[in-house]
Amino acid sequence: MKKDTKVFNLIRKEKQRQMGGIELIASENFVSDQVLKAMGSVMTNKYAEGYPGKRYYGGCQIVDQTEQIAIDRAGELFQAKFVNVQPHSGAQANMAVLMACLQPGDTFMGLDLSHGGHLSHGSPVNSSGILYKPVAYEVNRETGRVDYDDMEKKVAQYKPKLIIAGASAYSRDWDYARMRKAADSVGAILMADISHPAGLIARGILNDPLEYCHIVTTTTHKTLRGPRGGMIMMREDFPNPWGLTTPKGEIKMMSALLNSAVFPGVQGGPLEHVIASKAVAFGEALSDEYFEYILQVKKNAAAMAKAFTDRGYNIISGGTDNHLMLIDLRSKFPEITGKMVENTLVQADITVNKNMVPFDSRSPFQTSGLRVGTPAITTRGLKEDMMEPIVDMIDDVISHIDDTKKLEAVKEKVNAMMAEYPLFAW
Ligand code: DSN
Repeated sequence: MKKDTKVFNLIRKEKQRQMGGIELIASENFVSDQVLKAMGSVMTNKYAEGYPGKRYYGGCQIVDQTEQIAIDRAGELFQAKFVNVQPHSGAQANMAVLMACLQPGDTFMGLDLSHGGHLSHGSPVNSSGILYKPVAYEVNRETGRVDYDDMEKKVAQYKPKLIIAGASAYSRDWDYARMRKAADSVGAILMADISHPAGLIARGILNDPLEYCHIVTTTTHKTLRGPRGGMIMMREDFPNPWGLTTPKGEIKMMSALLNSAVFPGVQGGPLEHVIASKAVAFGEALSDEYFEYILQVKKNAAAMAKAFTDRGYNIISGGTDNHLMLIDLRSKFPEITGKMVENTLVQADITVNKNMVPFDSRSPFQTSGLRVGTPAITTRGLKEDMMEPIVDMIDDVISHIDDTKKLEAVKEKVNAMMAEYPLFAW
């Protein structure tokens, strides 16, 4: 077969882009060689609808083993007795949980998207908002932290069947115990989507959602530093609270409902190459090196938040407990939008994403905020002492947003700095 130079040239260019720049998108990371290799392996050739030991295809004896290793390692990492590693993404993991727990038209609650929530937690353009009735809780305008009083009032008022804890742009830890109390008061299922802080949770740096939440979903590619994908977990299985029974009249356990919701509910054949890669990544996440890494992610985020604050930027909630922060640009540059900053920084090889801030006066296409995170640069090997120079460069670009000479100079500095940090540094 003739080599597809068109596509492979682009892959080479993307690698150069990743190597030369400062990656601050909070949901991105750089995988190890072995995680990458497992993903690009012959496992992609195999169809394996079903679950280990119960497949609809022959020849699954090897992928059964890799999938079981992924399940066992995830179980060890999060002390979960039930794990489903098949969701193709976090959004699909969430979709499957909603399908297992709700009927179309049922009410559930999630954090408002513009307050840090996620599309799949009830946005009107996502299946979660189209098929079900979402009610959003918010963050407090003064503190920037989840307004648990507001959440409790809404739980009592709307009596949701399911409540989602978790966010994609929220820098604080969660009070899962308080949320469980609220859920219990109306007999709701409590689910946590830990896609962002999963790695910090796995290694005990943040509160443990599995202690209080019935069901936990996550992506595997953010702080966990695995391949792109999703996962569903429970610390303990339990009978479904709605009394659904099997044809034999036995009560259905939640694990069975969740497995059926993933396959055949929302997915067909699992991506066994990605599952093998997840197994490798979970093995890495159990290591001492990963513990050092994830501690450093948090230290770097704290140092970065301080550097932004010292330069007059307003961090929503005043700081960070995890790997990311949300910056309200209006405190320093009322006229500059998140979109302008994202587009300008990318020309200096610094990648961030524009983000709504709570109670934003601008649209999601413009935004007043920026979300930045430290998982990727920490994998490159950067430590706290490099956070100030990075923030200085960002501040320099924003302060001279129309100055192309300044941009060029910063880009040179960025490329020189990152040449010192190999892509697979860890
Ligand atoms: N998970 C989102 C992010 O945080 O970037 C995208 O869906």
